[in-house]
Amino acid sequence: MEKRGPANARRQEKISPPLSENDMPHIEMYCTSVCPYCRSAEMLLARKGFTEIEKIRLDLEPKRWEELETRSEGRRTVPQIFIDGVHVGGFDDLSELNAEGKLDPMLGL
Ligand SMILES: N[C@@H](CCC(=O)N[C@@H](CS)C(=O)NCC(=O)O)C(=O)O
Repeated sequence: MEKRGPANARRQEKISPPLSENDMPHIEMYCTSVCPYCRSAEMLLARKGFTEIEKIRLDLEPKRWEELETRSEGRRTVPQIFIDGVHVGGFDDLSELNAEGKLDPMLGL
């Protein structure tokens, strides 16, 4: 028979439900079609389990360079990555955050 009461409740708390779509961070990446650094950033994020990335293709929507410059304080290279609206920077910045152990918390890992 299943035990009821606080001890059982505590055990149940330890079981984490799978992340729902709403718990997933919103990752945006300003990129262009031919961009090795964009590809590297995508691969790093994929290794962490994140393949749902909103890609803003600046080669297809050049008007959005202005938006990017405003959001990134003037950056002019791609990729530029945002996690839940927070500007992370380019691939180098993403890798550095990862090496410092600061990327996982931003991704909710
Ligand atoms: N350090 C940057 C380098 C990014 C970079 O050089 N990206 C290229 C495309 S793959 C670019 O934007 N080149 C245009 C330029 O340098 O003006 C990063 O890691 O993101």
